[in-house]
Amino acid sequence: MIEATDALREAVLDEAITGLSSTPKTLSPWLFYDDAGSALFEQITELPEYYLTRAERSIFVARADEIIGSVRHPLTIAELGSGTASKTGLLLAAATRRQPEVLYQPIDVSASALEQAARSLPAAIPGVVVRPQIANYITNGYTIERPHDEGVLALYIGSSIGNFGRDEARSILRKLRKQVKNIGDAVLIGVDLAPNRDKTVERLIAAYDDAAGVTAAFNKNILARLNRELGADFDLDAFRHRAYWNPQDSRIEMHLQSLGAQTVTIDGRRIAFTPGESIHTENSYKFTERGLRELLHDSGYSSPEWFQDADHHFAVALAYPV
Ligand code: AVJ
Repeated sequence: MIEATDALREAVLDEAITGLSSTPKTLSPWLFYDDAGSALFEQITELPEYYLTRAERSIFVARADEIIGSVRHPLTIAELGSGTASKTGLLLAAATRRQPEVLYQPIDVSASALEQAARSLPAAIPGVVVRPQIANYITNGYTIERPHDEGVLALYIGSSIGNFGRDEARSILRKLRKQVKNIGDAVLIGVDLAPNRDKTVERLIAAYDDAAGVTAAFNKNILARLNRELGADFDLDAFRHRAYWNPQDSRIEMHLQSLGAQTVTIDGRRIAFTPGESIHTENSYKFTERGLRELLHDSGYSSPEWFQDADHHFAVALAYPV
Protein backbone atom coordinates (compact mmCIF):
# COMPACT_ATOMS: atom_id res chain seq x y z
CA MET A 1 0.00 0.00 0.00
CA ILE A 2 1.29 3.42 -0.97
CA GLU A 3 0.38 6.24 1.41
CA ALA A 4 -0.02 9.83 0.30
CA THR A 5 3.10 11.40 1.75
CA ASP A 6 3.21 14.85 3.33
CA ALA A 7 5.23 16.01 0.34
CA LEU A 8 2.51 14.80 -2.01
CA ARG A 9 -0.21 16.50 0.06
CA GLU A 10 1.81 19.73 -0.11
CA ALA A 11 2.15 19.43 -3.88
CA VAL A 12 -1.59 18.80 -4.28
CA LEU A 13 -2.44 21.74 -2.02
CA ASP A 14 0.00 24.03 -3.79
CA GLU A 15 -1.35 23.05 -7.21
CA ALA A 16 -4.97 23.51 -6.06
CA ILE A 17 -4.44 26.93 -4.50
CA THR A 18 -2.26 28.24 -7.33
CA GLY A 19 -4.49 26.90 -10.09
CA LEU A 20 -7.79 27.96 -8.56
CA SER A 21 -6.47 31.45 -7.76
CA SER A 22 -5.47 31.97 -11.42
CA THR A 23 -7.62 33.54 -14.12
CA PRO A 24 -8.84 31.47 -15.88
CA LYS A 25 -8.88 28.77 -13.21
CA THR A 26 -6.82 25.64 -13.92
CA LEU A 27 -5.94 22.33 -12.29
CA SER A 28 -3.05 20.28 -13.66
CA PRO A 29 -3.81 16.87 -15.25
CA TRP A 30 -1.34 15.02 -13.03
CA LEU A 31 -3.97 15.48 -10.29
CA PHE A 32 -6.24 12.99 -12.12
CA TYR A 33 -4.10 10.01 -11.25
CA ASP A 34 -4.73 8.99 -7.66
CA ASP A 35 -5.86 5.37 -7.22
CA ALA A 36 -9.50 6.16 -8.08
CA GLY A 37 -8.50 8.26 -11.10
CA SER A 38 -6.04 5.65 -12.37
CA ALA A 39 -8.82 3.04 -12.19
CA LEU A 40 -11.18 5.38 -14.08
CA PHE A 41 -8.53 5.94 -16.74
CA GLU A 42 -8.17 2.16 -17.17
CA GLN A 43 -11.96 2.09 -17.72
CA ILE A 44 -11.70 4.89 -20.28
CA THR A 45 -9.24 2.84 -22.32
CA GLU A 46 -11.94 0.19 -22.76
CA LEU A 47 -14.77 2.54 -23.80
CA PRO A 48 -16.18 2.15 -27.32
CA GLU A 49 -15.57 5.87 -27.97
CA TYR A 50 -11.96 5.90 -26.74
CA TYR A 51 -10.25 4.48 -29.80
CA LEU A 52 -6.72 5.61 -28.84
CA THR A 53 -5.61 2.60 -26.80
CA ARG A 54 -7.02 0.03 -29.23
CA ALA A 55 -5.54 1.85 -32.23
CA GLU A 56 -2.07 1.99 -30.68
CA ARG A 57 -2.29 -1.64 -29.64
CA SER A 58 -3.23 -2.62 -33.20
CA ILE A 59 -0.08 -0.87 -34.46
CA PHE A 60 2.06 -2.84 -31.99
CA VAL A 61 0.34 -6.10 -32.94
CA ALA A 62 1.10 -5.50 -36.62
CA ARG A 63 4.53 -3.85 -36.38
CA ALA A 64 6.25 -4.80 -33.10
CA ASP A 65 8.85 -7.01 -34.78
CA GLU A 66 9.69 -4.31 -37.30
CA ILE A 67 9.95 -1.64 -34.57
CA ILE A 68 12.14 -3.83 -32.38
CA GLY A 69 14.26 -4.84 -35.40
CA SER A 70 15.12 -1.18 -36.05
CA VAL A 71 17.05 -0.78 -32.79
CA ARG A 72 20.59 -2.04 -32.14
CA HIS A 73 20.69 -5.48 -30.48
CA PRO A 74 20.78 -6.57 -27.80
CA LEU A 75 18.57 -3.83 -26.41
CA THR A 76 16.98 -2.62 -23.21
CA ILE A 77 13.53 -0.96 -23.18
CA ALA A 78 12.77 2.05 -20.97
CA GLU A 79 9.35 3.69 -20.68
CA LEU A 80 8.30 7.14 -19.46
CA GLY A 81 4.94 7.20 -17.69
CA SER A 82 4.51 3.46 -18.07
CA GLY A 83 1.47 3.10 -15.82
CA THR A 84 0.56 -0.58 -15.75
CA ALA A 85 2.37 -1.06 -19.09
CA SER A 86 -0.54 -3.00 -20.62
CA LYS A 87 0.50 -2.41 -24.28
CA THR A 88 4.22 -2.66 -23.66
CA GLY A 89 4.06 -6.45 -23.44
CA LEU A 90 3.70 -6.64 -27.22
CA LEU A 91 7.04 -4.87 -27.68
CA LEU A 92 8.73 -6.84 -24.90
CA ALA A 93 7.54 -10.11 -26.43
CA ALA A 94 8.99 -9.05 -29.80
CA ALA A 95 12.31 -8.24 -28.09
CA THR A 96 12.44 -11.64 -26.35
CA ARG A 97 12.11 -13.29 -29.77
CA ARG A 98 15.47 -11.71 -30.67
CA GLN A 99 17.39 -12.04 -27.41
CA PRO A 100 17.04 -14.36 -24.40
CA GLU A 101 16.75 -11.62 -21.77
CA VAL A 102 15.34 -8.10 -21.97
CA LEU A 103 15.75 -5.48 -19.26
CA TYR A 104 12.56 -3.39 -19.01
CA GLN A 105 12.87 -0.05 -17.17
CA PRO A 106 9.46 1.54 -16.46
CA ILE A 107 9.53 5.05 -14.95
CA ASP A 108 6.35 6.31 -13.29
CA VAL A 109 5.07 8.33 -10.33
CA SER A 110 2.65 5.57 -9.37
CA ALA A 111 4.27 2.94 -7.15
CA SER A 112 1.19 0.72 -7.36
CA ALA A 113 1.24 0.74 -11.18
CA LEU A 114 4.97 -0.12 -11.13
CA GLU A 115 4.37 -2.93 -8.66
CA GLN A 116 1.72 -4.37 -10.94
CA ALA A 117 4.01 -4.16 -14.00
CA ALA A 118 6.91 -5.74 -12.08
CA ARG A 119 4.69 -8.62 -10.98
CA SER A 120 2.78 -9.38 -14.17
CA LEU A 121 5.26 -8.85 -17.01
CA PRO A 122 7.98 -11.40 -16.12
CA ALA A 123 5.26 -13.98 -15.42
CA ALA A 124 3.57 -13.35 -18.78
CA ILE A 125 6.76 -13.00 -20.87
CA PRO A 126 9.68 -15.24 -19.87
CA GLY A 127 13.00 -13.43 -20.30
CA VAL A 128 11.73 -10.03 -19.18
CA VAL A 129 13.53 -8.54 -16.19
CA VAL A 130 11.92 -5.42 -14.70
CA ARG A 131 13.78 -2.52 -13.10
CA PRO A 132 11.08 -0.11 -11.93
CA GLN A 133 11.88 3.49 -11.06
CA ILE A 134 9.53 5.76 -9.11
CA ALA A 135 10.08 9.22 -10.55
CA ASN A 136 8.24 12.15 -12.03
CA TYR A 137 10.02 12.37 -15.39
CA ILE A 138 9.08 16.04 -15.72
CA THR A 139 10.25 17.44 -12.42
CA ASN A 140 12.86 14.84 -11.40
CA GLY A 141 15.92 13.24 -12.86
CA TYR A 142 15.79 9.58 -13.90
CA THR A 143 18.36 7.14 -15.17
CA ILE A 144 18.16 4.65 -18.00
CA GLU A 145 20.64 1.85 -17.47
CA ARG A 146 22.64 0.46 -20.35
CA PRO A 147 23.93 -2.97 -19.26
CA HIS A 148 26.69 -4.45 -21.44
CA ASP A 149 26.49 -1.34 -23.64
CA GLU A 150 23.12 -2.44 -25.03
CA GLY A 151 21.00 -0.35 -27.39
CA VAL A 152 18.29 1.73 -25.69
CA LEU A 153 14.71 1.91 -26.95
CA ALA A 154 12.84 4.59 -24.97
CA LEU A 155 9.03 4.44 -25.12
CA TYR A 156 6.83 7.47 -24.67
CA ILE A 157 3.57 5.99 -25.86
CA GLY A 158 -0.17 6.24 -25.19
CA SER A 159 -0.42 9.87 -26.33
CA SER A 160 1.14 10.90 -23.01
CA ILE A 161 3.05 13.66 -24.80
CA GLY A 162 -0.35 15.11 -25.76
CA ASN A 163 -0.80 16.61 -22.30
CA PHE A 164 2.01 19.09 -22.92
CA GLY A 165 2.35 22.23 -24.99
CA ARG A 166 5.20 22.63 -27.43
CA ASP A 167 7.82 24.03 -25.04
CA GLU A 168 7.21 21.46 -22.34
CA ALA A 169 7.07 18.59 -24.86
CA ARG A 170 10.39 19.77 -26.30
CA SER A 171 12.03 19.89 -22.90
CA ILE A 172 10.78 16.37 -22.04
CA LEU A 173 12.23 15.01 -25.31
CA ARG A 174 15.52 16.92 -24.91
CA LYS A 175 15.99 15.58 -21.40
CA LEU A 176 15.36 12.05 -22.72
CA ARG A 177 17.80 12.69 -25.59
CA LYS A 178 20.67 12.94 -23.07
CA GLN A 179 20.26 9.21 -22.40
CA VAL A 180 19.16 8.15 -25.89
CA LYS A 181 22.45 9.15 -27.40
CA ASN A 182 24.19 6.24 -29.12
CA ILE A 183 23.98 5.10 -32.72
CA GLY A 184 21.29 2.41 -32.77
CA ASP A 185 19.29 3.90 -29.87
CA ALA A 186 15.74 5.09 -30.59
CA VAL A 187 12.63 6.71 -29.14
CA LEU A 188 9.11 5.51 -29.87
CA ILE A 189 6.43 8.18 -29.46
CA GLY A 190 2.68 7.46 -29.64
CA VAL A 191 0.44 10.36 -30.69
CA ASP A 192 -3.23 10.82 -31.38
CA LEU A 193 -3.83 12.38 -34.79
CA ALA A 194 -5.52 15.69 -35.54
CA PRO A 195 -8.80 15.45 -37.47
CA ASN A 196 -8.09 14.26 -41.01
CA ARG A 197 -9.83 12.70 -44.02
CA ASP A 198 -10.51 9.57 -41.97
CA LYS A 199 -11.27 11.18 -38.61
CA THR A 200 -14.00 13.67 -37.85
CA VAL A 201 -13.98 16.26 -35.08
CA GLU A 202 -17.13 14.58 -33.71
CA ARG A 203 -15.31 11.27 -33.38
CA LEU A 204 -12.49 13.00 -31.55
CA ILE A 205 -14.78 14.85 -29.14
CA ALA A 206 -16.77 11.68 -28.37
CA ALA A 207 -13.56 10.03 -27.12
CA TYR A 208 -13.49 12.71 -24.39
CA ASP A 209 -17.24 12.85 -23.73
CA ASP A 210 -18.46 9.24 -23.71
CA ALA A 211 -22.08 8.18 -23.41
CA ALA A 212 -21.55 6.20 -20.20
CA GLY A 213 -20.10 9.25 -18.44
CA VAL A 214 -16.81 7.61 -17.44
CA THR A 215 -14.74 10.55 -18.71
CA ALA A 216 -17.04 12.94 -16.80
CA ALA A 217 -16.40 10.89 -13.63
CA PHE A 218 -12.65 10.90 -14.38
CA ASN A 219 -12.69 14.69 -14.77
CA LYS A 220 -14.77 15.22 -11.60
CA ASN A 221 -12.53 12.86 -9.64
CA ILE A 222 -10.04 15.73 -9.52
CA LEU A 223 -12.53 17.61 -7.30
CA ALA A 224 -13.34 14.47 -5.31
CA ARG A 225 -9.60 14.06 -4.72
CA LEU A 226 -9.30 17.62 -3.35
CA ASN A 227 -12.21 16.80 -1.03
CA ARG A 228 -10.56 13.54 0.12
CA GLU A 229 -7.00 14.75 0.48
CA LEU A 230 -7.40 18.40 1.43
CA GLY A 231 -10.80 18.36 3.10
CA ALA A 232 -12.21 20.70 0.43
CA ASP A 233 -16.00 20.94 0.06
CA PHE A 234 -16.64 20.75 -3.69
CA ASP A 235 -20.21 19.72 -4.56
CA LEU A 236 -19.59 17.41 -7.53
CA ASP A 237 -23.16 17.89 -8.77
CA ALA A 238 -22.60 21.64 -9.02
CA PHE A 239 -20.09 21.21 -11.87
CA ARG A 240 -20.42 19.72 -15.31
CA HIS A 241 -17.89 17.99 -17.52
CA ARG A 242 -17.11 19.76 -20.82
CA ALA A 243 -14.88 18.65 -23.70
CA TYR A 244 -14.11 21.07 -26.58
CA TRP A 245 -12.04 20.86 -29.72
CA ASN A 246 -9.71 23.88 -29.96
CA PRO A 247 -8.66 23.96 -33.65
CA GLN A 248 -6.32 26.95 -33.19
CA ASP A 249 -4.09 25.01 -30.83
CA SER A 250 -4.98 21.54 -32.20
CA ARG A 251 -6.08 20.21 -28.85
CA ILE A 252 -9.01 18.78 -26.95
CA GLU A 253 -9.65 20.79 -23.80
CA MET A 254 -11.42 19.39 -20.77
CA HIS A 255 -13.10 21.73 -18.34
CA LEU A 256 -15.28 21.54 -15.24
CA GLN A 257 -17.94 24.20 -15.48
CA SER A 258 -19.65 25.67 -12.43
CA LEU A 259 -23.41 25.45 -12.92
CA GLY A 260 -24.12 28.46 -10.70
CA ALA A 261 -22.47 30.99 -8.41
CA GLN A 262 -20.79 29.16 -5.55
CA THR A 263 -17.96 29.33 -3.06
CA VAL A 264 -15.69 26.43 -2.19
CA THR A 265 -13.38 26.23 0.82
CA ILE A 266 -9.98 24.56 0.55
CA ASP A 267 -7.65 24.51 3.55
CA GLY A 268 -9.35 27.59 5.00
CA ARG A 269 -9.21 29.52 1.72
CA ARG A 270 -12.41 30.51 -0.08
CA ILE A 271 -12.60 30.18 -3.85
CA ALA A 272 -15.53 31.92 -5.60
CA PHE A 273 -17.07 30.77 -8.89
CA THR A 274 -19.33 32.86 -11.12
CA PRO A 275 -22.16 31.04 -12.98
CA GLY A 276 -20.69 29.21 -15.99
CA GLU A 277 -17.08 29.81 -14.90
CA SER A 278 -14.85 26.87 -15.68
CA ILE A 279 -11.75 25.12 -14.40
CA HIS A 280 -9.46 24.04 -17.25
CA THR A 281 -8.26 20.56 -16.26
CA GLU A 282 -6.57 19.09 -19.35
CA ASN A 283 -5.18 19.72 -22.80
CA SER A 284 -4.80 16.75 -25.09
CA TYR A 285 -2.82 17.83 -28.16
CA LYS A 286 -3.48 16.15 -31.49
CA PHE A 287 -0.67 15.86 -34.03
CA THR A 288 0.04 15.84 -37.73
CA GLU A 289 3.03 13.92 -39.07
CA ARG A 290 4.65 17.22 -39.94
CA GLY A 291 4.05 18.72 -36.48
CA LEU A 292 5.62 15.76 -34.73
CA ARG A 293 8.57 15.73 -37.16
CA GLU A 294 9.26 19.39 -36.30
CA LEU A 295 9.05 18.70 -32.58
CA LEU A 296 11.47 15.76 -32.95
CA HIS A 297 13.91 17.84 -35.04
CA ASP A 298 13.84 20.63 -32.43
CA SER A 299 14.58 18.06 -29.74
CA GLY A 300 17.61 16.40 -31.36
CA TYR A 301 16.07 13.45 -33.22
CA SER A 302 15.84 12.29 -36.83
CA SER A 303 12.75 12.40 -39.04
CA PRO A 304 10.74 9.47 -37.77
CA GLU A 305 9.56 6.25 -39.29
CA TRP A 306 5.79 6.59 -39.13
CA PHE A 307 3.34 3.80 -38.27
CA GLN A 308 -0.44 4.26 -38.34
CA ASP A 309 -3.44 2.11 -37.50
CA ALA A 310 -5.70 0.98 -40.35
CA ASP A 311 -8.25 3.76 -39.61
CA HIS A 312 -5.60 6.54 -39.55
CA HIS A 313 -6.64 7.63 -36.10
CA PHE A 314 -3.37 7.16 -34.22
CA ALA A 315 0.33 7.07 -35.04
CA VAL A 316 3.56 5.80 -33.58
CA ALA A 317 6.83 7.50 -34.55
CA LEU A 318 10.25 5.86 -34.30
CA ALA A 319 13.13 8.35 -34.28
CA TYR A 320 16.88 8.22 -33.74
CA PRO A 321 19.25 10.61 -32.01
CA VAL A 322 21.09 12.96 -34.40
C1 AVJ B 1 -3.50 9.70 -20.70
C2 AVJ B 1 -3.13 11.90 -21.54
C3 AVJ B 1 -3.24 10.06 -23.04
O1 AVJ B 1 -5.29 12.68 -23.34
O2 AVJ B 1 -6.34 10.94 -24.07
C4 AVJ B 1 -8.37 10.39 -21.41
C5 AVJ B 1 -6.01 11.25 -20.77
N1 AVJ B 1 -8.24 12.40 -20.64
N2 AVJ B 1 -9.61 10.92 -21.39
C6 AVJ B 1 -5.69 11.51 -23.21
C7 AVJ B 1 -7.51 11.33 -20.94
C8 AVJ B 1 -9.52 12.12 -20.91
C9 AVJ B 1 -5.29 10.72 -21.96
N3 AVJ B 1 -3.80 10.61 -21.80
